Amino acid sequence: MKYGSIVVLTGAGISAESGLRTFRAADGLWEDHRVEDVATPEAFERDPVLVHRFYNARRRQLLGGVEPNPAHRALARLERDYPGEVLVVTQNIDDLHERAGSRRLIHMHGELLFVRCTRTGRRYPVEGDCSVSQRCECCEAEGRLRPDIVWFGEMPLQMDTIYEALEACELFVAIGTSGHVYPAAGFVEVAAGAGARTLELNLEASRLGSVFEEGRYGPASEQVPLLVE
Ligand code: BV8
Repeated sequence: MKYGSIVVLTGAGISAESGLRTFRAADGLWEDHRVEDVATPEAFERDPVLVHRFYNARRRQLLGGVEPNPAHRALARLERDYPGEVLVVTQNIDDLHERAGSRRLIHMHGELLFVRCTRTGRRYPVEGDCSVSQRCECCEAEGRLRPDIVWFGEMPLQMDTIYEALEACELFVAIGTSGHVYPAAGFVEVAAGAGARTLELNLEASRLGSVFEEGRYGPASEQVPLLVE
C-alpha cells in the first residue's frame, strides 16, 4: 500500500516550551524595537550593530542550554517510523529540529547558527557573537558578514521544493504558528487546493484556524506526541 506524504510546517510555538520566546508573545517586540523593524535588510544597512546585537542575544540564548522538547522529538520519530515521506518545513531559525533527529528539514527563514558573506554568499557556522569588525575568510575583509536569515522583504528559501511537497502531500500539519507571516501562512491553502487533509496544532486557534479542516489545541509538547503515537 502506498503511504501518502506528510508536510509539517512549524513556527515559534513549537520551540516555546524549550524556552525560546515566540514573536507574538512579545507583541513582536525586542528591546522596544518592532521585530519587523530589526529583521529587515534596510535595518541592517542602517544599523548593523543593532541588528547583530539582536541576533547575538538570541544565538547566545540558543547556545546557552536550550534543548529540543517532546514536540521536536515526536516529529523526528514520525519521520523515522512512518513508512511514507515526512518533510518538516520550519519558519524557526533555531536548530532544535536537527538536534531532535529530524533529517528531512527545510529552514525556510534561514538559520541563526550561520552567517554569510554579503559579497560572495559564502556561509559560515557561528558559535558565538558576530560583529561588524569580524572578517570573512573569502574576502579577508571586515563588515561583510550578516546573519544567514531571511528578513522581511526577502525571499524565503527552497520555495520550489516546498510548493512541490505541498502539491503532493496527503496531510498538511501546521504546528505553533500564528499564521501572520507570508508566504508560510498561505501553505494551508496550497495543500488543501491539492486535496490534502489539513490539521492545525496550536495553543489556541490561529488567525487561519477556520481554514484548517481540523484543529487540536494545547501545548505542542502534549499535542504533537499524541498526534504521532
Ligand atoms: C516575502 C527570520 C516577498 C527573522 C522571519 C501583507 C500581506 C502579506 C504579506 C506581507 C504583507 N506585508 C508584508 C508582507 C510580507 C511579509 C509578511 O508576511 N509580513 C507580515 C508581518 C504581514 N513577508 C515577508 O517579507 C517574507 N518575504 O514576502 O518576500 C518577495 C517576493 C519576491 C522576491 C523577494 C521577496 C519573509 C518573511 C520571513 C521573515 N523572517 N524570521 C527572525 O526570526 O528574526 S519571520 C519570523 O516571524 C519567524 O521566523 C516566524 O516565521 C514569524 C513569526 O511567526 P510564528 O512562527 O507563527 O510565531 P508567532 O509568535 O507569530 O506565533 C506563535 C504561535 O505559537 C502562536 O499562534 C501561539 O499561540 C503558538 N504557541 C505559543 N506557545 C505554544 C504555541 N503553540 C503550541 N504550543 C505552545 N507551547
